[in-house]
Amino acid sequence: MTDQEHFQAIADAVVDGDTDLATEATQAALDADVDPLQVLNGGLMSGAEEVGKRFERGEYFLPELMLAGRALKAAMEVVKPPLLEKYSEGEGKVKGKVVAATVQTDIHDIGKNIVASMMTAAGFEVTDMGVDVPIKSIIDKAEELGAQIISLSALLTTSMPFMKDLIDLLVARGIRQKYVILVGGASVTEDWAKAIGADGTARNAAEAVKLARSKMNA
Ligand code: B12
Repeated sequence: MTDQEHFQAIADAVVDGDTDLATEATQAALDADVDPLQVLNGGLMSGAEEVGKRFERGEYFLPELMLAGRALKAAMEVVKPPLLEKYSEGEGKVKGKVVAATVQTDIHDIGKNIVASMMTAAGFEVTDMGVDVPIKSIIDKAEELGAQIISLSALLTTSMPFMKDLIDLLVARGIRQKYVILVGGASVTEDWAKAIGADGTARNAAEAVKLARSKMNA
């Protein structure tokens, strides 16, 4: 099987919402030595994208979205250990404190979880606040912990404005310069990140880690 065929098998299983097949296809790709990051990007995320497209076209409804979410989560557990191993820095100095959250009104957590796990593996001390987190609570937690990075996820276009609200609130409180604000999620773009005054965005978890490291010069 070529790498491409592995990706297709994984994506198809996600699109079909078949948890068993998604985990099996993911494991098969890893067993065949396909790079775990490629498995995430080329297989799982492209499957997620296709599910999203079908949902937008009215071919899929909430139950299909939920099944795909379940398959994605299960397959993510399979790809996570080799992914973390590959990107892990081992022992070493903590590179910085990160507060991660999916912003209020949004309950998507698969992307946030993998970003948080990979940042942890790369040597950051990550406090994951979960999903649907009010922006004020995120700021309070960052202040309490003395964090340097705030990592925000949002997948809904209707939840993305809360990222801007958080930055505006930091500015109003005179503490914007204390934090590196990273934003991400399927609908977040470079232009959006710039427009709201964030410090950066990235398309996937490995890029997110690279970005966090570069911002901390670590
Ligand atoms: C699975 C899924 C669900 C599951 C989520 C399960 C879960 N536990 O997360 C369930 C069924 C719950 C769900 C619900 C809904 N969903 Co939904 N969902 C999806 C789907 C198919 C996949 C999301 C996913 O997990 N992707 C895989 C992960 C790994 O990717 P990711 O999150 O993008 O994360 C990666 C990068 O973005 C990046 N990243 C993530 N966070 C961060 C943070 C930083 C700082 C950085 C730098 C990078 C970064 O790295 C990650 C890893 O590489 C997407 C389609 C899509 N295109 O993504 C729709 C999608 C996000 N959902 C959508 C919608 C509309 C909904 C609902 C409103 C449906 C409804 N009518 O109820 C609800 C909303 C509920 C709510 N209040 O949040 C729309 C949003 C449209 C829009 N533009 O707003 C999408 C885009 C589908 C579509 N095309 O229409 N959904």
